[in-house]
Amino acid sequence: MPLKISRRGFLKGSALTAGALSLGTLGALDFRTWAKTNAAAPVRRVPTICNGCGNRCGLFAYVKNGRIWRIEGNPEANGNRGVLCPKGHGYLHDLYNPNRIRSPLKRVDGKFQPISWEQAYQEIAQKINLILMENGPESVFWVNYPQPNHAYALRFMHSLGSPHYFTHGSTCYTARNAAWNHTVGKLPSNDLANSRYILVIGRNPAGGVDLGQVKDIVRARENGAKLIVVDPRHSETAILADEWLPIKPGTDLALLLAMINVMVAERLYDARFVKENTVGFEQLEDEIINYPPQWAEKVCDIPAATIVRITREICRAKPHALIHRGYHGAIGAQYLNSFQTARALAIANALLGNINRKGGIYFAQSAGLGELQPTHPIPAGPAGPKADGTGIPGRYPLGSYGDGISHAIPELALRGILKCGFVYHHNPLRTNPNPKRVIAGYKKLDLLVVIDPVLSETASIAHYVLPASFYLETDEAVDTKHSGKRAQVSIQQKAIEPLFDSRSGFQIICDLAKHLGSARFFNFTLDEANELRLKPLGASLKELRAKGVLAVGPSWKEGIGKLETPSGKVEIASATLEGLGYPAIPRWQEPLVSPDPKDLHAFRLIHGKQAMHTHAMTANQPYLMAISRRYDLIRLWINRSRAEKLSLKDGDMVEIKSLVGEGKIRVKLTEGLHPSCVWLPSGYGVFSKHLTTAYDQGLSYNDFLPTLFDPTVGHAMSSEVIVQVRKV
Ligand SMILES: Nc1nc2c(c(=O)[nH]1)N[C@H]1C(S)=C(S)[C@@H](COP(=O)(O)OP(=O)(O)OC[C@H]3O[C@@H](n4cnc5c(=O)[nH]c(N)nc54)[C@H](O)[C@@H]3O)O[C@H]1N2
Ligand SMILES: Nc1nc2c(c(=O)[nH]1)N[C@H]1C(S)=C(S)[C@@H](COP(=O)(O)OP(=O)(O)OC[C@H]3O[C@@H](n4cnc5c(=O)[nH]c(N)nc54)[C@H](O)[C@@H]3O)O[C@H]1N2
Ligand code: SF4
Ligand SMILES: [Mo]
Repeated sequence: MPLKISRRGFLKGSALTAGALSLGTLGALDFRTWAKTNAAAPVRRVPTICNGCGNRCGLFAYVKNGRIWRIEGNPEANGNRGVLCPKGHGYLHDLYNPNRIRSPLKRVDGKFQPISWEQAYQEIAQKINLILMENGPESVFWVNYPQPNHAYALRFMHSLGSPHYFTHGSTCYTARNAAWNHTVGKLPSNDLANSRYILVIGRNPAGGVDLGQVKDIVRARENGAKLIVVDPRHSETAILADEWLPIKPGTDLALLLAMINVMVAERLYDARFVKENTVGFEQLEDEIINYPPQWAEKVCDIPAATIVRITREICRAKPHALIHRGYHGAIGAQYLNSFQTARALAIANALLGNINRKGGIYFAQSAGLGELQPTHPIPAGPAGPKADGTGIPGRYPLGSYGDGISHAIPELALRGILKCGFVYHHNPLRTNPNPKRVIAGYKKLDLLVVIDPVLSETASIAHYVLPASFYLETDEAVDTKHSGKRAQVSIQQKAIEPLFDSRSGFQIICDLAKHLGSARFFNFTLDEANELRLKPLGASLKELRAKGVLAVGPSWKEGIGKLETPSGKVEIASATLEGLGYPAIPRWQEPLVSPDPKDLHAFRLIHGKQAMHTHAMTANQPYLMAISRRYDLIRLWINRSRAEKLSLKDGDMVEIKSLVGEGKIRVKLTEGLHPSCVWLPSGYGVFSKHLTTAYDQGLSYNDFLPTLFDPTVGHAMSSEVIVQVRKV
């Protein structure tokens, strides 16, 4: 299926609004009639987990006569504490979405035919056996959204002898994680609620929703904390802030280096903490003189006086002050310098003396889940490294071996190294950069099996599609997502019976393994596996099922102790990085590309989440799409002064072009965006014709991105693209 990047007219698109909102399309009329006739029926409450995004908030599903009646947030769950976001409320209705797959499908002559589970498993197993024979186990891969089943997916790959288990990390967070790992030994959390001064750089918890964080920020603000947001765009979190600092995208490293420069020059840092708990401060002192605020101002567009002032302010509030540990926006997988930026961010926090301190950056308590072995044998690990080069000196030495570099899969397929893949809860054709190349790579596979509740773009080109049951129909593995000041375990469990012939992810993994001769590694039921997971925590499955989440283990305590770094301390200078040929101390590094300031049409293309959509996954939800249309949110943001130079008015249609893609979209003129960039909401651009609500609405930043791998961790550098914007 060729990717159609030019889109239908948007004025025409918005005329569809009334139709899309009509009750008939949403099935709401049916629900009302049903609600009336069932008003007196008894209500059953089932605690479970929301699957509207990776936050996996705790919720209660209320069921009447076998139908979902309503949901509400579980007040005990750390991550959301009683509330749910619009995506959560909207996505639940996809349970009844007519686009759901109703049985296993096989693609024959370009068309899908329903088949039985047994036929699907047998045919898949037979094909894999041939591929294993001809190409060896390394030619088989599994890629998924990281979720509680991943341990079983990994076990499945290892049972076949393949190292090729991947997550979506290289398009999301790998630069951030690597930097924190190499500075403090692991990824920490933010103690926002107790902070007196919160600096958020390239993170937007009110839009890239994290409900617990938003609650904590609001609480901190009520207690007098100051909130500063650094973002090229006036984000949803900037709305809550005391100050918004519109930075030039890709230059946060300059800001952070200058802040560190001021901390050192004015002796504002926590000297005792630095002496007792860090290594390499002297080297930092020597090098940081290169980065005075006057220099940074020219690079990042934040006035030197402002940099000095916020540095003094945050240092006055230390140690109950923090720079948000970050996620995707500036430091996850965006720029050539994202790894160095994340390192500088971690070091600046350490200079505040806030590591594992109240109101600072802290290490969340983690629930150490029990293992399946020795009762259930573990397959021997695979012999070789991953073909993507993660963890290999000279390739991507700081790449996360556990995550792999999933957007390299199409390249490895085109080179004939990967031949057969399972894609689970993941949609690379839409969420990886450069879809033409991704399509070519995934189409090259001899066998592609997609496990999804709907025919996503990726499922649309699969040889076999296995219908995953919807989260409200499914029991799954015990999860630890909600750990905070106390560790928590949570559980997803079925509220209603599956509407169609679908199966849980856990069951599909076990079934596939059994059909491939790995039954001995899957000789347990879900309940047995869950009991074993809970065993060392002293928690009972029965109680967890009744409550949905349980707090386990001791409470968090302040104090740093020995860190999981080579020196056991905060590594301001890192000997490991130096040994690998990277700077021991973060150094200024230009972004990979920059728009030519003399070219009126050239902009950096950046992107971000909107609060009512998850990735490209919820755009097919009619209620959520109705919100997008009602508030005219499917538009490209452009700075008003730049737009006027291109004779653009609010709502005009533009054409965007990059080296790899082009498309048309309407613009939103705003003062709330740095003039060097345009900003595209990241939830649209669905091109699977099977997703009838989402199809052909808006564009995706991936359409314009070349296939890139940053040279340290191998992430996608998804904001390193210059586009030409022209009025049509
Ligand atoms: N609504 C919603 N919430 C979600 C998700 C979702 O899909 N939808 N997904 C979840 C997931 S998987 C993730 S990874 C998180 C992501 O959460 P975030 O990291 O907060 O998400 P983004 O919206 O990608 O980026 C945040 C901000 O970074 C800004 N930004 C872009 N470039 C730069 C830059 O160079 N410098 C600075 N300072 N800022 C920049 C963007 O304008 C944006 O406002 O959200 C989670 N929550
Ligand atoms: N266009 C675009 N690309 C992006 C982003 C974006 O916002 N927009 N964000 C980037 C980031 S931060 C991330 S983390 C990645 C995320 O990207 P992906 O890992 O691809 O995740 P999603 O797009 O959320 O969802 C993938 C698929 O999971 C399916 N699914 C939902 N529930 C279930 C279930 O219970 N079981 C199974 N088997 N399948 C299920 C959905 O139908 C969907 O097809 O994308 C990155 N790339
Ligand atoms: S943030 Fe929203 S969509 Fe994500 S898990 Fe929580 S309620 Fe569901
Ligand atoms: Mo993400």
